[in-house]
Amino acid sequence: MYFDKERFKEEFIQKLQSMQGMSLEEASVNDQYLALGATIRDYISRKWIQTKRQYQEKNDKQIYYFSMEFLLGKLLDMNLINMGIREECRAALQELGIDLSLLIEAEPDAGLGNGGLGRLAACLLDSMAAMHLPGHGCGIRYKYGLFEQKIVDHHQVELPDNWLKDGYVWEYRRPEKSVEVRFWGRVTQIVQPDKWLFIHEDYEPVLAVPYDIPMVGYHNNTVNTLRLWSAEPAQLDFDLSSFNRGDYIRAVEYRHSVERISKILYPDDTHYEGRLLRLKQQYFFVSAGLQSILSDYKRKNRLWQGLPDKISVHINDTHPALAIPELMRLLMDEEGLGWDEAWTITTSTVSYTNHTTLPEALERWPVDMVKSLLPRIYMIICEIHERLCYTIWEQTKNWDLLREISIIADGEIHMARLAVTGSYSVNGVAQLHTDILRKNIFAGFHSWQPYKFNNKTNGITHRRWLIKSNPLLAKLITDTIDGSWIKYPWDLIQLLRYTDDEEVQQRFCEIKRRNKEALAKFIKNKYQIAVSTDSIFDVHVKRIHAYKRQILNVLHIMHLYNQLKENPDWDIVPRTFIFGGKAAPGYYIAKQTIKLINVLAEIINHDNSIQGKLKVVFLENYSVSLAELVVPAADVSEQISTASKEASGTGNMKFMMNGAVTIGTMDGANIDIKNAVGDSDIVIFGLTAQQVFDYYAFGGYNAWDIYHNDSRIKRVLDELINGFFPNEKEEFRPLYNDLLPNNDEYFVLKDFSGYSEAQRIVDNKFRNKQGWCSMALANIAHSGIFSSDRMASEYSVGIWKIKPHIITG
Ligand code: 26V
Repeated sequence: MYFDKERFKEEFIQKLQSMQGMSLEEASVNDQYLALGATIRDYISRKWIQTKRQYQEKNDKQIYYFSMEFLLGKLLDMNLINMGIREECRAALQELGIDLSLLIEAEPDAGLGNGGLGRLAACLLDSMAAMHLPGHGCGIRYKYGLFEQKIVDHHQVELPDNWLKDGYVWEYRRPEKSVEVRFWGRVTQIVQPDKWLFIHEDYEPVLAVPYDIPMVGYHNNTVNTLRLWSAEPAQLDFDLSSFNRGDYIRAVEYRHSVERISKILYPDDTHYEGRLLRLKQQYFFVSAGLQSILSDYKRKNRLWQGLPDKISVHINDTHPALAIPELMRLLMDEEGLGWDEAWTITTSTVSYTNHTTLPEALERWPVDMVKSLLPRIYMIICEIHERLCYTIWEQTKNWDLLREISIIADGEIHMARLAVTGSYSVNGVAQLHTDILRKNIFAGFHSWQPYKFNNKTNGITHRRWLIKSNPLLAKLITDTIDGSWIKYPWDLIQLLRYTDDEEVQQRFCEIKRRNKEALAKFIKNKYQIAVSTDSIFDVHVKRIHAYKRQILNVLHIMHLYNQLKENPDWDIVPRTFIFGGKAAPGYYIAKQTIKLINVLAEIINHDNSIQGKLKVVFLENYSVSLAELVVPAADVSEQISTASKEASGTGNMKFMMNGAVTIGTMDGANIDIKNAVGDSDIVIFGLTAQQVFDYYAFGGYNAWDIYHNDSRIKRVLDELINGFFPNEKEEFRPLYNDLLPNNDEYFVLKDFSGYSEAQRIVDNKFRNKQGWCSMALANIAHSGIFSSDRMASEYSVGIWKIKPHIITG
């Protein structure tokens, strides 16, 4: 973009005046950030208007990615990079005595997601805009994002994330595009000679107001849209002329019940609970999103049959699966189509990605809840269910299959089954995960409609996770293989020629050291813990969950500590174990794990007898922004979930792209990463998914056997409850109980030996500086295929059938 420095400075000062009512001298960093955001927003909006106009004129197919979560992080720096004006802006601001990096810092993270699923949605939007793809997001504008985590007395404490308190510069409220969403009430059926009418009465109306956020493409003219819906009362709260006490109370209650819908992001991503409010959230944004898409379509097109050629609705997990019955409702009840026509259109429009096979995360809604909250939707789901059962029975006469695919069973609606039935494509997010979908959780559907199932391995945007967060490494890569990798990330493979190049290695080591220094400084300032940049930075950051097995890492650290206590001269490479991640507020075991890490950290970090060979740090409030500091500084990436449990993982990709070596199990995308880098540039250990399944089939294994036969394991387990943690004598018994009396559901003890051996290999490999660098560089070289650009184009070609649309300037 052409950048006029003088004009920019004027515009910036003007914004400070008009928006904040401030002169440059008076303005705080936050005021300056808001003014800069508003200035850049104006530049972006020119391209945005152009993009929308050209999409409109060409009437090309558009895709809408429906997701309950978009974990965007900060946008200012990314927008400057994408617009190609960051350095120009930095220089201009410098002339005004302003440090751009402080303004970048001042932006609140948009933390509208729990973890991988929400961040994936954000990476995808970035890639679609970069690749000229007409793809947009649709979600909820939560007033409070994922809670802020504080560690108090070693415990996790949750604080509300009031991210909108100073206003959000990137959003545009569009009240004129509001739509009404209806809850509760009764549906009556009127039979007419040629059709049935369904009348919804006595419903509670909710106004859905859209807020649009521009999604800026990298060095192109594309600006797509993320539309987030906010819930507001649909009518005047009460009639001033005639209200009485009862009306007044009801009116205020109504307002509160409506505003609750978009107030808060559910902070648990693994334990599904049949909460009414969550069901309301789901229907709210799905209905609003579809209504606005259809009204747009109607303005440009005449025939509903053409909808699948113009629109793709993609559902990110089952959370937006009500899109299927809602699209049916809109086509039939609002537009007058018959069932068969509407079904053909719906099942050619909706596609679905599954992100988990954990049974406790699979959504099932109680029939009674759906029936009363969404009476018409319930009728449609029943009809879908009955027709599905009828068809399967007619075709197969197979009761077992019928039971397996039944959408309604035992008083519950199985959302994954609804999603598969109503979608033309179902995909998993890594090779192994897709295999598991085919062979296990959707085996019945797969035997019946195998063509629906496909794999789309996840990806991450290399623009945020390399160019933005690790500029030094990005420069080294460009200096070495030239800059084509930025547009074509698979070109990173050219780095393979330089993995043993001494100069490249040296520069890489120096960059890694500087990134480690930045993190070490942060740790020192925040926690007063001194960590050495000569130590291995061994990083385990992600949501805290039993299946992700932070506890395996902790037990191993305890084991190393025990050995060092016995032999302080033991020659190991010093290590800094870095943890970060949030536990769902109601997830007791995960919270105990956080406490254990913090208590252990305190003991180890204060024990001078081990000569600083081990350090343990728990970084509080892990977020997108913190990840951008941590990932570039990592030497080792911990990806140690129980095989078969992690659908993909995307942290693993961010780390490899930044030259960390993975220690991991044969799970999720670790397998795809291993296939890419080869066996010698990754450290793999532990049970395979098949072995895990085999154990489960025979009731698990006997954890006590391992306890009795492996003295290392016995010792660390005993330490959980024998006063080793003097102030927490009984505190960690629940963790102990899960591992022993409850027989170790996640195979922590079973994999301990393999893990310990793998860590020994890491230690050994790290001693050979050149060998290590060469591994790190090979990881970077092979990371290109894990760019979300590859992912976006695979979805476009394989599922959505959309083509790039170049926006002209
Ligand atoms: C589930 C639930 C259950 C009920 C309450 C709220 C809630 C919110 C989110 C979820 C989604 C769980 C699925 C999920 O996050 N899967 C992750 O998706 C990543 C992107 O594909 C993948 O890399 C991770 O392996 C996978 O765990």
